[in-house]
Amino acid sequence: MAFVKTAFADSVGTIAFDREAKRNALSADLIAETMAALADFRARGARAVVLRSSANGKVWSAGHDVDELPHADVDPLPYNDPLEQLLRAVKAFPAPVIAMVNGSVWGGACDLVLSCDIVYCEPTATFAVTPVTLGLPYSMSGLLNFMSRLPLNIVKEMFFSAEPISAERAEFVGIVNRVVPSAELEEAVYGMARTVTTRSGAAIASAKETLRVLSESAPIAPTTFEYLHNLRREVYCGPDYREGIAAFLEKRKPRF
Ligand code: LCV
Repeated sequence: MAFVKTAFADSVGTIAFDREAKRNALSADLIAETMAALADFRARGARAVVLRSSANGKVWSAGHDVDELPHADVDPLPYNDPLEQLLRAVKAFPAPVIAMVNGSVWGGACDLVLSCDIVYCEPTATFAVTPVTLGLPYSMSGLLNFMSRLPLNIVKEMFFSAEPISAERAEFVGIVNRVVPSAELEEAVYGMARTVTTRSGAAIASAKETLRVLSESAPIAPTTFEYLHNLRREVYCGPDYREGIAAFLEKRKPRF
């Protein structure tokens, strides 16, 4: 594997992002390797999976690989987008996926953390969701994912400001289960993983899938879906998205 490191011991799988040069930006290649590791762990009957960064660096993940986003006039987060596929794979994995976060988390990587079942981080971790810095209309499933985890005013603060949330505040609002001193983070995460492996995997899998279905059940009429999709289409076909992507690629601040 070129972009992730994996390990499997005592029924616990580990996937560690290993693309430091691009701050673990979630490219299609990195995601393909992550998905392959999840499939392998599923085949081996993993009872828990830990998702982490291989380097204890400043950045856990910089989010979607912006170089792989369309420049204009195309939905940037379609159903089959690699990152969208990864979020669904994590939520559908039949055992707990535990996020071990050190450093800053950005954009779609924040959605990935919130798609995990349990989240631990160290005290300097931060969490930011950043589509409004790109003029990007976030996906409905992504917004619902945040809504099912956080109070609406916190979701709005995160999405409207794109400002990072500190580890201390992330624990207070519920983004993370526990903030743990760096030196104890690994033991806390793998201790939880070990505990989970002593419980009924079948009962956990059914509870996880039930919670997934119920938390995603937002019945809307087809015309309502079309209305919401049109709201997004007007944005990704509009000037802000074109300017946001261009500014990122030109390494300058966007002018909205
Ligand atoms: C590609 C990157 C990236 C990157 N993609 O290092 O949530 S949504 O809707 O917005 C969704 C679509 C999404 O997730 O979009 C991506 C949102 N992510 C961000 O806005 C974070 C963008 N990155 C940064 O702010 C900085 O890179 C951080 C703060 C993560 C790290 O800063 P640092 O100074 O340590 P550099 O910025 O120098 O980045 C190192 C290399 O990684 C590339 C960046 O272009 C640079 O590449 P080169 O060395 O080739 O110039 N890089 C960083 N993030 N998301 N490439």
